[in-house]
Amino acid sequence: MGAITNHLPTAELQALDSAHHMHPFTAGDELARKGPRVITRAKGVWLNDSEGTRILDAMAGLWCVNIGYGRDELAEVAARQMRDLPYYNTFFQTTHVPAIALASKIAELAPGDLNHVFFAGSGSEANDTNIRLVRTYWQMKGKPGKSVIISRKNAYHGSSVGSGSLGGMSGMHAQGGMPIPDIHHINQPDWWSEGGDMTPEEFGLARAAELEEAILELGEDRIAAFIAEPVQGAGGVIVAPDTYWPEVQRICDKYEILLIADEVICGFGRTGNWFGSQTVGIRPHIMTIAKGLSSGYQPIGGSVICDEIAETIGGGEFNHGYTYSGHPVASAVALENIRILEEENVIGHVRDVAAPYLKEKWESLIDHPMVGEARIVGMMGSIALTPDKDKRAKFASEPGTVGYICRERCFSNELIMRHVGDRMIISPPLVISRDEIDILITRACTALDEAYAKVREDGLWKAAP
Ligand code: PXG
Repeated sequence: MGAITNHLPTAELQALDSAHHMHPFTAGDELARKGPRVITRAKGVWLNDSEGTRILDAMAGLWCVNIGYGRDELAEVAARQMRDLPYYNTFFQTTHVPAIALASKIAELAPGDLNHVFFAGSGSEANDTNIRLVRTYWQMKGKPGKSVIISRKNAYHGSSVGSGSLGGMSGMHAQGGMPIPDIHHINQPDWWSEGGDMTPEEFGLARAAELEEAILELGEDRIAAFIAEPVQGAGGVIVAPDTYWPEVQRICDKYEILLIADEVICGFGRTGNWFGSQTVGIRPHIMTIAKGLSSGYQPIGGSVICDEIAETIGGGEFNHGYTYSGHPVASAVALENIRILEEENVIGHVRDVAAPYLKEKWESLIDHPMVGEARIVGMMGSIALTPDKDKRAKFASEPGTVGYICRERCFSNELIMRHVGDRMIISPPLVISRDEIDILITRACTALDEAYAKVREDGLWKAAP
């Protein structure tokens, strides 16, 4: 076979892809029929495909390319590190400078006494670590009965057997023998879809109360931890009402439940602070990190752990670890990414420029006939599509039908905006400029108009009873 490069015709690349490459969360038949878009290079917020089209990536890849694409500094650091020390492990009483430096830097940035990092290769791996970590912690504290982890429906915590069990995605639980034992799911704080006649404030308290009810029902002496994303990402950018998090924190404190904040999406500036926990005002014992840690330039994740847990676990041996825990190249690249975030004041840009401007524009989408709710926190936003705003109605069609039409219209207008069911979501690189935000919004409006026309034309403009 000849070399497979960007220079091959798109159709040939697509045929090879279809023959040999299985894609995550994708119906293979449908993809083979349509042919995937082949992405060839990227710079800033812009992707290029094999047809030469320039696409605005309003998802930052998969919520991860926080500093934008194409930063040479990261490539230089990776090359240098590969020459110096491409690999060594951190098992069996060895370490190396990139892992030391990155762990120290994360400890400096993380709030409170979250001073210890256990590295992983991804968010899924890090959450698997967390499952074993909190259960082992309680064992070492002489309370082995505390093994249940409470999570939320429609949460996303990863795709491995452990992290997928923590997640609350029913489609995932239906395949491959999940969830594992001792994971309990409560309802999510999605007021727009599930709040009924309650005010958002009442609903926030009601959904937080479910945590207390679960603790009491299962028994305080059985609960190890509660895990949650400060803002649910893959579930559709679900922003909890203001009353929710203070009540969750009170409940965790009262019953001595460890709080795990899954910061895989929210961390490293996405919500306008270094961590989403700071934005929603919680004090986690553990934070899961990945994605924005390296802006996706290298696969790396980790658990950031408070003094008490680290000291307890450190008192014995934690029989856990990954070949690539603290990988030197990934660590060096993550460190360089953090240097850029700090020295270029990227979070300041989010807070003072990009987020306020995007918020103003994003919230104006509420004027569109199909948009029922427009929410945004920092640089993650969602709009709920509805055939009846006043009733917050769902469409009569299969959930996701209208969202998919809208996503297709975004795609054909050279905008990557995702759908989750009938919600549209964005999470652009944090470095996006005001002009680029204008382009994002213009393309989103065109896509919404075209999707609205098609929905009406196809007879889908109907509310579910
Ligand atoms: N926690 C959260 C909050 C995530 O969003 C993970 C853990 C798992 O990370 P890894 O690195 O193992 O993928 C994630 C990942 C989507 C989408 O479609 C979201 C994620 C991954 C893939 C797709 O929105 N989030």
